[in-house]
Amino acid sequence: MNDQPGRAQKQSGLISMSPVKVFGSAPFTNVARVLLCLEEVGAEYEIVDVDFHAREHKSPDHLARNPFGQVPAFQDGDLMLFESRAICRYILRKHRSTDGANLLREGNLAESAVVDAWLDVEALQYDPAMHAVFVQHRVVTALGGEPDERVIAESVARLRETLDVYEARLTTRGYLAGDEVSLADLSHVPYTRYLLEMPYGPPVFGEFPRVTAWWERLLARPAVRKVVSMMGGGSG
Ligand code: GS8
Repeated sequence: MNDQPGRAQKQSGLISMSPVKVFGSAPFTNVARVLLCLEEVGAEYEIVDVDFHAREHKSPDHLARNPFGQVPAFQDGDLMLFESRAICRYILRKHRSTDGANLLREGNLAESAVVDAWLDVEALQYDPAMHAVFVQHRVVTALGGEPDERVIAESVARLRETLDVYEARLTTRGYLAGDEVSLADLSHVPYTRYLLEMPYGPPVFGEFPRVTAWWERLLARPAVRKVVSMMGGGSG
């Protein structure tokens, strides 16, 4: 996390939509998800750091952007939004990915419902299991505590059950919501990037060859590679 409050960094893309603002920094997984969508569509954006050490995320100014005092918050003109997946859908409804991928399957009622379903799986099954592992492995140790190995083992077991479903799903299609990449796949990128750096990640992924190949296909996308590198050391 950058410790310079309010310092804006300008990133250039292809589309000029009077640069939108993303409050929060790239190492936060939920911020990285939004940056990934902005990179996919080639939007121009500014990252405005929120200084957690100074509790800037709980300040009145930030609470006006995100009433839960969290990052990300997102501003496009008069529109202020929070919740990373809602922000992603907004960005992808406004612009198509630069390679033409229809990441929400807009225009197809059934296919877009399938994207929504797998996006919910990511948010409600993958993310909580990953979050618990991340907190124990990175946050508890950073605060000088001992990680709770029982919590880690339970979460890794839940993760394995989820990946088992993904492995079966990927038998007949290249991506979770069909043959083409969608937001449901991209939404997995931030935590998967951290998982694979933790000792638990590579052995678990190694059990699932189709999931591993899916991750490699995602990493082939320039936007994914860019955000994976912007995430740096990691804040969860
Ligand atoms: C979660 C935001 C969140 O947890 C979303 O945007 O998708 N469902 C929301 N943000 C974290 C940092 S990212 O890991 C955060 O701001 N935590 C500080 C806090 O809760 O006080």
